[in-house]
Amino acid sequence: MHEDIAKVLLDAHTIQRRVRELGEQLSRDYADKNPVLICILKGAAIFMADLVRHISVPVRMDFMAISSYGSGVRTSGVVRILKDLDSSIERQHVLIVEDIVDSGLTLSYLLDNLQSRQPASLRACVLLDKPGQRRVPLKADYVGFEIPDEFVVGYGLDYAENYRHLPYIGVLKAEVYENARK
Ligand code: PRP
Ligand code: 7HP
Repeated sequence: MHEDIAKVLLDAHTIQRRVRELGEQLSRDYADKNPVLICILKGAAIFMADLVRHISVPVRMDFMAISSYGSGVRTSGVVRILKDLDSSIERQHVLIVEDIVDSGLTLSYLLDNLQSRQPASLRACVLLDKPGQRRVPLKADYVGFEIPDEFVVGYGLDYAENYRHLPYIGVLKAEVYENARK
């Protein structure tokens, strides 16, 4: 285990098993819909890569980059689009693929923004749901795991751009971000 991790919350095997289940469910729900999956960079990149390989119906992929956390552990509350979609989603079945819903501000912004582009349908699939910190009421259509109110990293999730490569999801030691503030 990495020395900055206090404990492993979800090990690699548990994550892979759940991602497979989500892929199987999406394959049933989106049969004949040819959906476009929108990966929200950077956090969801690893989840998206694993998820699509468990989907057995045709899908397309597009990418959006959003930022609200800067390099900290608290949302700035201001959501910015850093990279927009390459293609129009008008009349398309759209599935947002996100790593985590925490305050809910990012997903709420995305749902409003993408809904205004008039997709045929719009849903969200998130790996992690941390309901304890919600600032806007929100429930994703597909959720991998509900997690407690702790700052987690790994499997795409970062703190100050580090730890995304870890194959598991772990709780970051508080001293790591407390030291960074000194
Ligand atoms: C993280 C995460 C979600 C968002 C969730 O993104 O990937 O997009 O925060 O938090 P919220 O529910 O409180 O809005 P971040 O801005 O850190 O960008 P990243 O994906 O590039 O790490
Ligand atoms: C964003 C985010 N990034 C990494 N770990 C968490 O626990 C997070 N919550 N919101």
